[in-house]
Amino acid sequence: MSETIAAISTAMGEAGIGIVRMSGKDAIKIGQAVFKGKTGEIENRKLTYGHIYDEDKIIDEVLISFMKGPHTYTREDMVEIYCHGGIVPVRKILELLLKSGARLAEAGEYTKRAFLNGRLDLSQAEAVIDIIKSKTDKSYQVSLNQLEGSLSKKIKEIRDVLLGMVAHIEVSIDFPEEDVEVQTLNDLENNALEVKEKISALLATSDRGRILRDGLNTVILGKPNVGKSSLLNAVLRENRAIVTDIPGTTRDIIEEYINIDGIPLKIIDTAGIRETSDVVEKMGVDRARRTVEDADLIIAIFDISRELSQEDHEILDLIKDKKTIILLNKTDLPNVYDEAYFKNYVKDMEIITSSITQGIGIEELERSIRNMFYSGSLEIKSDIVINNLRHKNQLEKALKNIESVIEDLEGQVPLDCLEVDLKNCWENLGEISGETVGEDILDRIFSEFCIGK
Ligand SMILES: Nc1nc2c(ncn2[C@@H]2O[C@H](COP(=O)(O)OP(=O)(O)OP(=O)(O)O)[C@@H](O)[C@H]2O)c(=O)[nH]1
Ligand SMILES: [Mg+2]
Repeated sequence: MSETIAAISTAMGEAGIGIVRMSGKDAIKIGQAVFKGKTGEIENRKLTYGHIYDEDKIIDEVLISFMKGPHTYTREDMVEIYCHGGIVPVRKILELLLKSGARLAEAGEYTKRAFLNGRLDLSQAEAVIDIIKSKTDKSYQVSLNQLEGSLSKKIKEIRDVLLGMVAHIEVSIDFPEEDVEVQTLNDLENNALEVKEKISALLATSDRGRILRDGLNTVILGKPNVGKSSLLNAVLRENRAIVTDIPGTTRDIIEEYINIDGIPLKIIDTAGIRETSDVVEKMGVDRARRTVEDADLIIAIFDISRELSQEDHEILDLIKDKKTIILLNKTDLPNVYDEAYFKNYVKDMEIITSSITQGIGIEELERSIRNMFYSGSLEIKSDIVINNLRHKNQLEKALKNIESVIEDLEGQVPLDCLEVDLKNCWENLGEISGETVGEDILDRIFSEFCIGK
């Protein structure tokens, strides 16, 4: 933390503006050494026009801002240089800063410093990366709420109750002669139930949170040539995947994100399921089979113009216990069976007939996805949604702790025995906000960031 760090904060590529920034105790000194303004005067937190120089050589024409800590992102002194976008200017300026005494920032190091300097708690820091990575308006909204501290506040409320309980227990251990036992037990039990309820309520949002964050994992499955890639292209409304009449065209997994009426979908086109001796295709088919495990929804396509084959039966087997929508495709060709016949093979699955090439059935499919998952339940009702696996794990641990407290209270276990579980509960929740978190966890979290954030 004593070193001054520098990094390019905008994406690498051609752009109007690129931003290079520095943070640390020498940031302003280094900035002043490489910058020459028109007037020579530099004001705190004001944009100043001028040039970046490497000794006598102009590197770029820029705007620069010098910001004295602690009212900065990292709470340290910071300098931001707004130069021409494009790979070369930003890189040249970064190199100059490194030559002048800064070192290259690690991934997420600015945000890590903001956390370590107490400007953000850990869940807020994690929200920063989620905002950057969010793919839909809704996941963005959830992360923004988290950055504003909605989750931190909730966690703090629960931890305060736990702390009160520990204090309560310690008082009654210190003054055992006082006749408060019954009241104490009642209070503790009420508190424990309240904590349990609050943790459970947070956990209940986590599935929705994952879907908001990553999209509903939707796998298109079927034997070769049934029209899987055609469907992907149709819902994306672009020619993303190669479509040919040659079976085995798609050999790898293709992932895309779409939004159906606000439902974020990660839609996955797969290689057609079949036995094959082609090494590459075989790997693709294995991947296709594996995608089924993590799917939230499967769209299984069958070709209504061809008799069901052994491959179709394997697919029916794969989707047996999965949430699936069946598409009987190619209705424009002579049909060899109908919907009623197909019903014999699937129980309780929605069946849609389609002709993807003629655009028939796509809207019905989208409507049925919406009905399956929307029906009010996907709407964000609370502003807090657990969309982070780490938070979910911590909440689950905390829930176990409080459940065992409740059990002990009911079993009349001596009060001091509750303290361990209460403290664990408190610490497990504290790991969410980062109050009780180890260096290894921090490293893991911030390594997911991009450099420059
Ligand atoms: N007649 C007709 N042909 C279709 C329909 N849907 C797709 N096809 C055609 O079927 C052929 C295969 O389509 P793809 O989308 O490549 O099929 P796939 O399931 O992705 O095939 P693989 O990648 O080999 O597993 C192409 O020639 C498509 O034009 C349809 O509704 N009717
Ligand atoms: Mg394909």
